[in-house]
Amino acid sequence: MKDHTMHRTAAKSKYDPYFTDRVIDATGPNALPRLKKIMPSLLRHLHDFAREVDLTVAEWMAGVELINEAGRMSTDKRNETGLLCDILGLETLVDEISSKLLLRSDSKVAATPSAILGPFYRTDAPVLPNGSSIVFSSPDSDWYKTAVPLLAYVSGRVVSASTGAPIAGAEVDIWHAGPNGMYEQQDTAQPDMNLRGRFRTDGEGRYGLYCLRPTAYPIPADGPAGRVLQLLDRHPYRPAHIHFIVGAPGFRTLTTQVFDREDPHMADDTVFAVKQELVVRFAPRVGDDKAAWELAYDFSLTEV
Ligand code: MBD
Ligand code: FE
Repeated sequence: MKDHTMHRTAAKSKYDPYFTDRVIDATGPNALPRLKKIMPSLLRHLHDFAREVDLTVAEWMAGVELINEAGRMSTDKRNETGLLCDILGLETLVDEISSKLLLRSDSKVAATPSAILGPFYRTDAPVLPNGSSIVFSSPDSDWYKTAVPLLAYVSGRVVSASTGAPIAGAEVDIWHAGPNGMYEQQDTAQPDMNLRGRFRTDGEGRYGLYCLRPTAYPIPADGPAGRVLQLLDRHPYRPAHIHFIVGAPGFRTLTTQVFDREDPHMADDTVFAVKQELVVRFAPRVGDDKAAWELAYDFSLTEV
């Protein structure tokens, strides 16, 4: 075995000190460049973890089964593997890394911080005119009756971070969970695409729509992510939040969330996504029989 490789692995390990290097060195000369660059680190951390905790075959198999189960549960409507990453902080961490890589110091208006996409985004939400509602449930359903006290008007502007100028024609894609803490695709009581919609800013960069003031939400406990939380003695709650993806030609697409400042779980989000700049206040709305609450929120986008 090559002598110079010895120092690359844990030399004092009771396990084969050359093993990890052998696995790393199996990579061929035509490997995908990015993989060639990052796999040595991944393999070293993965192997070191197994050695450090003396991982048993039974434990490794339980982990494989957990990931298999998450994969089997995942569809275009539910991303259980993503959810597993979320409770381990991985999605928030890569979101931080990606947004740091894109940071620009020449902004006039601070760019709106990003937050994680989460596992319940659906593409192709209905495109609606400003001023319309994403509450699609029938007004005489029980579901709607629970929702009425939460009806909210959400509006604001989309602006360029570098100039502060409004962006006309930006797309604001919004989605959130219902008052029972469930996204539409988790809940047979909600119609397809309920609480989802896409809006386009007008000539002054404005968007506006009716939705609900969001409700604190326990992530689903019926899969591997819920089981891991339970085994770790952790609670499953996310603070009340609304998701947004805001994009416009010439600007970086912003994936983010806003959080209701009155939510008691603000300080202990189970997926670690809260940022101070994204904490908002819902104010009582007066003179509008279509909404009890209102929120004004502007998005500031970074140029490409
Ligand atoms: C959610 O609703 C969510 O937004 C995230 C990020 C993770 C789990 C559930
Ligand atoms: Fe969410």
